Amino acid sequence: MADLGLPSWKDLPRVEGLPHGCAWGLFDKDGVRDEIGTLNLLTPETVVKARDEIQTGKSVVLNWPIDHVHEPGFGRIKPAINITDWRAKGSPWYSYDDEISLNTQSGSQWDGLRHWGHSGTGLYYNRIHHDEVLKTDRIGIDHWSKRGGIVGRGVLLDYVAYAARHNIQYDAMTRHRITLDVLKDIAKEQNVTFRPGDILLVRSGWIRWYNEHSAEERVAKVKNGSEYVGVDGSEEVVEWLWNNHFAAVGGDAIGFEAWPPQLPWCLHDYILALWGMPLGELWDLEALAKACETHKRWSFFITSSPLNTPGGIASPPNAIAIF
Ligand code: UVW
Repeated sequence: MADLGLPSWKDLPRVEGLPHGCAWGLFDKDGVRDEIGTLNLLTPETVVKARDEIQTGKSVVLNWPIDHVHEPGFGRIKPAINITDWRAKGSPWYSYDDEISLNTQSGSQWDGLRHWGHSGTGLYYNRIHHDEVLKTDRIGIDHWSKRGGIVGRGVLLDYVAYAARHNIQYDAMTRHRITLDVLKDIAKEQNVTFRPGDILLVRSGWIRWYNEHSAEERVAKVKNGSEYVGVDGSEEVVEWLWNNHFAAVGGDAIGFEAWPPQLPWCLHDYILALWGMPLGELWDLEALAKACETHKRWSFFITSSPLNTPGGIASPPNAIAIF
């Protein structure tokens, strides 16, 4: 048994009908089926320990502007912000409202546990079938609010800076894979040692690409594209992610993992469906990377309060890193 009483990858118990590496049942308590997966690793002790990361009081917001991605891919609707002028509508008060229409997958997001089921079986975290998801609020993103949000220690692995240091040329709009050896090498060069319950963020260069390209190029590669940079979907990465006992993982890439995934090592399957681990995508890590460089420290205190949507699928992270 590793830290926090969790089995290591090789000792994970067999779960009927699922591949090796399924964590269902590990967080169930007193006969009650768990709904929040690896967020259980954010214990009060983990949070108290994480406060040591707050040393300068400098904070960085990790949400991208809500209208980004401007022209989403995968058939998702464009974010829309409409402002109502109540004065113009005859109100005696000087007042505006805004109405935001958003596919929570179109920009900075946590994928919640109702977003993705295991590809082979259609089962979501803790054995809820795809066809059952809409008949229940179970494993909804609102459970993250009920447990007090997401608070702990964040760690950034900056692949963009690593690639520049090592003269690695790549195109973020291809299925460029960030392999386990590289992830480990970045951690070593940044002097990062992981702790159970850490929230891992990987900067892949996806958002930097977006910032540096024209509207036409974004439409060609994002709205109409299909291949993207990300963490390598491989057995060794899956094993490493589990054995580090992260509470959540995420990054600036559109799918976190190199896209499209290739079965059987689809990271979405393991992270969301088999482990119940929040998966962050399209987080704006540009200012965070600069702050880490300035502080010469790639760990920080992090808070995130996703939308408290009953039965919700995903949400902007509303995350803040504090140094
Ligand atoms: C992609 O859109 C690439 O992934 P997800 O469905 O997790 O947002």
